Amino acid sequence: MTLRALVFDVDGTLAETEELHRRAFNESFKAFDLPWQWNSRLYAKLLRVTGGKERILHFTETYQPHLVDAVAPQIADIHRHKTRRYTELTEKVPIPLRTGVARLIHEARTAGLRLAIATTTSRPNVQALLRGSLPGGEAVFASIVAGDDVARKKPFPDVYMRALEELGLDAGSCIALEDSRNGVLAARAAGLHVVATPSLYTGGDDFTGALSVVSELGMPGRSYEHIAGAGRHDRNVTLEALERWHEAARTTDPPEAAAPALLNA
Ligand code: XBP
Ligand code: MG
Repeated sequence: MTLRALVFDVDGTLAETEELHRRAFNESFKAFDLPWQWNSRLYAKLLRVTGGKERILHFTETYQPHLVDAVAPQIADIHRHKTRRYTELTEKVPIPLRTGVARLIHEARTAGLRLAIATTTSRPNVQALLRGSLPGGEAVFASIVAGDDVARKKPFPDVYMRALEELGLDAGSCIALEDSRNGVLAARAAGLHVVATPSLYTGGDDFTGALSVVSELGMPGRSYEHIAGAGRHDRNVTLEALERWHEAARTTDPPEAAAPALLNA
């Protein structure tokens, strides 16, 4: 067996969290007397910028340029408020994990694989989600790397490289699970093969570079819809399927060789 760890993204991959992020952003704008409400159409565009603080700055520069000087110094405070609101909301009504996530985590743990998280979101958000939604919570993961732990957020590979470092493993022995183009680019640039499960806001993303693209991880009795790459003849993303896909890809397409070209694409 060549696969030794699974590295999960959080938002959109573990759970459909973005609507709660959007609500927390909007409530924070209100609290800071900013007459902004991000609707889902606009948020889909803004999500191309990873990281909440970066997203607020990008929005201000693009849509409210006359307010940049007034808003820029407040972004850290607005975002702190947003994180507090998001964690409160998550704790009040836990967000369910996406179909098959708990199953795959259980399979991996039973087989002795290690688990990690490589995310752009803030650490308190990850902690709140795991506390409410995953039996065992944070303790299930050998490494959790969040957006502010590294210099550059996705699509740069930094969170993945840090997770590999903390796991003490090389990219070729891990597989990443992602839901967005930025996530696929980040994992590939770090040398990992990636399985993508598009989410609420990322169905239209370009997943070029992913080993497999499927609608969800699936459960016994509930097959995923195969979208591209490996897994055409499988029904669920099981550990056995991941090992098979990973092994086939390792021999035909060593991930390290593909990485730099993809990030520059
Ligand atoms: C997705 C993101 C995050 C969240 C907001 O992260 O881009 O920025 O939308 O989180 P991932 P913060 O898919 O990598 O988990 O406001 O805490 O930055
Ligand atoms: Mg994501």
